[in-house]
Amino acid sequence: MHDSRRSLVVCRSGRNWELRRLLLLFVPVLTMLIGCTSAMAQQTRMYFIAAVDVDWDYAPTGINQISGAAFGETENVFVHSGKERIGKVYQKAAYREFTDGAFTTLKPVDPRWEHLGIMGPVIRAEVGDTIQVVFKNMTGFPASMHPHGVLYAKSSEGTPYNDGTSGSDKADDAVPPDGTHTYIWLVPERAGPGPMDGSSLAWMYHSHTDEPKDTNTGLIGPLIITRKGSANPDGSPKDIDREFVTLFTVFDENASHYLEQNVERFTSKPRRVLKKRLEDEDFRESNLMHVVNGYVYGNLPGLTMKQGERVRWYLQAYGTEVDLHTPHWHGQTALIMGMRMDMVELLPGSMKTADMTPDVPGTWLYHCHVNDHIDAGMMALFTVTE
Ligand SMILES: [Cu+2]
Repeated sequence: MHDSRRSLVVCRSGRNWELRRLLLLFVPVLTMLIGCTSAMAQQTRMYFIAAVDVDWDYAPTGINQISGAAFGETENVFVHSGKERIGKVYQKAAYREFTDGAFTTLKPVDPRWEHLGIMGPVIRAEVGDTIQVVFKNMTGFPASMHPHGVLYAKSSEGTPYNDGTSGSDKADDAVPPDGTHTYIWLVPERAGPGPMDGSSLAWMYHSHTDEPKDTNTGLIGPLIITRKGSANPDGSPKDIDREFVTLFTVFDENASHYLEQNVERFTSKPRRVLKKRLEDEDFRESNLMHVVNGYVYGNLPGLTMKQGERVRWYLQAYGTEVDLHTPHWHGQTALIMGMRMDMVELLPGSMKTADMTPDVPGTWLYHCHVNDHIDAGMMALFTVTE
C-alpha cells in the first residue's frame, strides 16, 4: 500500500515535469496567440459621414400624435405654414452615413436606429479602439465634426479658436463646402465608462465651426463607447438588449444657417418677411421647434421595446438658457447613476444614461416635464410589447 502510493507520487511528478516541458515549448506560441487576440480587440472603426442638406419635417404624420387629433391653435403657432410662417418643414443639415469614401451611396439605417431622426449615425467603439471618420461637407456652409470625451490631436478637434495651431492642424476646424477631412479619435480608458457607469456611455459629436448656428441647423450626433471586454463585435454592450438615444432641444430656426432659404422656400410672402418680420416676436416664436430627436407632438417613430428587455437610454440636450429639460417616462422607472427615477435633469450639453427594464406593456408618454415645452410639443410615445 505504502509503496504503491510512493510510486503514484513519483509517477505524478514525472508527468508534471513533462507537462511543464510541453508548456515551456508552447510559451512562444501562446504569447503570439494572446498578442493576436488583443490586437484583434483593438480595432480601427471606420466611418464615412457627410453633412448633407435635408428638408426636415418636424411632424411627418401631420397630426398631434399625443392627442390623436388634428393640429389646433396651440400647435399651429409652430407647425402652420402660411404667408409669414415657415411651418413644419425646414431646410436643415444632418450628418448621414455613406457606404464608402465615394459618398454616393447612403448606408441603410438599421431599424433599431430609426428613432435617431435628425441626429447623425451612432459612432461606436470599445475602449482601446481607434475611430476614423472620413467627413465630407455637402452643405452650403463651412462645417466640422467635434467629438466629446475621446482623445484627439489638434488636427481632429473640429473647432477654430486661438489655440496656437496653424496649417494642417487647422484643416479640421472649418471644412469648406465640398471639402473632406479625416478625423482620428482615440478611445483610451478615460473615454469609456467610469467606475459608477454601466457597460457603455454616450458622448456627443457636433459641428463646432460656428457651434450655435451649426447645431441649430441640425449637425448633431451620438458617440457610444463600451467598456473594454464588454462589447459585442459591433461595439454594442453585451449586457444590454436595446439602446435608444434621445435628444432634447429647442431648435432655434431663427439662428439656422438656412433661415433666409426657409423664408424664401416655405412662406408665401418671403419678401415681406425678409424685409419686416425677421425680428418680429411672433415670427421668431414660430421658429422655435421644441423637439425630441427632431420631432414634435409625438411624431418620433421607432421607440419600441419588449417587456423584460434590458434597455439603455442615452439622453442628451443642446441649446441655450431655455434648454433645461426633464425627460420623463410614463409607466416605467429607470436607474440613473444608481438611483431609481422616472425623470432625468438635462442642461445644454448634458449626456446621461438611464437603464430600464420595461415591465408594463402598452403605449406610453415620454415627454419633457417643463410646462412650456409640453405645450410646444416636446413629447414622444414609446411602446412596450409583450
Ligand atoms: Cu424641455
